[in-house]
Amino acid sequence: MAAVVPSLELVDRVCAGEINAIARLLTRAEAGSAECRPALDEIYRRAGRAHVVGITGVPGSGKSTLVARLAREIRASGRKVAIVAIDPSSPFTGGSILGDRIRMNDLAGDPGIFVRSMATRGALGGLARGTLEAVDILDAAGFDMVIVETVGVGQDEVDIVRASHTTVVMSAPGLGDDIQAIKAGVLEIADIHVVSKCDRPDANKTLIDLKAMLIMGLALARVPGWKVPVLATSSARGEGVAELFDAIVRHRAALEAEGGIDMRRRMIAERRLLKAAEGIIADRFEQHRGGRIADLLGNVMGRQTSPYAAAVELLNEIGMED
Ligand SMILES: Nc1nc2c(ncn2[C@@H]2O[C@H](COP(=O)(O)OP(=O)(O)O)[C@@H](O)[C@H]2O)c(=O)[nH]1
Ligand SMILES: [Mg+2]
Repeated sequence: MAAVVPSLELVDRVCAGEINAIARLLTRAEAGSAECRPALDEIYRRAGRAHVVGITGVPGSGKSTLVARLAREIRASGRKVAIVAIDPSSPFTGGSILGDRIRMNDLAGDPGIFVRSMATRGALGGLARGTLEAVDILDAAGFDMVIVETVGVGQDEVDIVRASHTTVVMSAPGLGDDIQAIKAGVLEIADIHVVSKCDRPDANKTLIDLKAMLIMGLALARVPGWKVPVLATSSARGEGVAELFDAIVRHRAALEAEGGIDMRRRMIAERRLLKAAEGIIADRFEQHRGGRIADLLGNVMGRQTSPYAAAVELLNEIGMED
């Protein structure tokens, strides 16, 4: 068997856009291996050029199908595009979408498109490990746009979507009476709203309901100079896809024009810092489960120490390790 290439040695090859190296580093990032940490640190320093688009909506709302369409539109503009899909209900790999009419496989063979499905922890999704690092890898690899598809069902998914420059929230007809984004609490994080499956007769009601919600003030202007659009798309008919791409480009331009891009970058940096810290704490918590944590647990159970005080103690002890 060939010797395993150290992750650090993959970095230059990733940055040169070598597909094989990209795939390998993605796998290691997803596995959360400590060995690839320095490589990911270096990747992060070299990334930062890509425009990251998060697209969220409940399972079955038509995200994957639309993303496949959108990817082609992006390619047609001459940009390179990568897709990270974290939707357990309809993985890109292997499956066919919309019967056989749109297959992600159609996109295969074009080095300007890269698709990656990420495994999730729970049945409902759950944060795929290494998602944000995956975005860094694809960014550093020279993809102009990175699209992250995720089911908007939990805080983890919302966090992923919030780590993007442009957030697209998808609502679909035929999945119950309500606008699903409201339940998921993601209505207000949208930069662009999409109502999918507009070839269906009941799509109009979804459009009207969503617009009514937005008029009620649920959509706060997050970006100066940007009015959150509500777009109707049909992947089945190929309608609204060009408009969606155009809206993403215009949103980027609005971010640049009003200085919003720095605010967005700051917000993303803040979230990632917090998420990374949470991850480190969670990992160390596991490491010390049998030792220090067992002692502290005893004290908390016996009510000698409050959970808060015990946590402060714990952080003081394990927080400085490396
Ligand atoms: N009628 C119609 N069905 C669609 C459209 N887009 C997707 N679908 C169907 O909706 C289902 C879920 O699509 P998918 O893209 O996997 O949704 P995801 O779970 O949000 O990624 C599939 O059966 C698709 O064929 C559309 O534009 N019109
Ligand atoms: Mg999907």
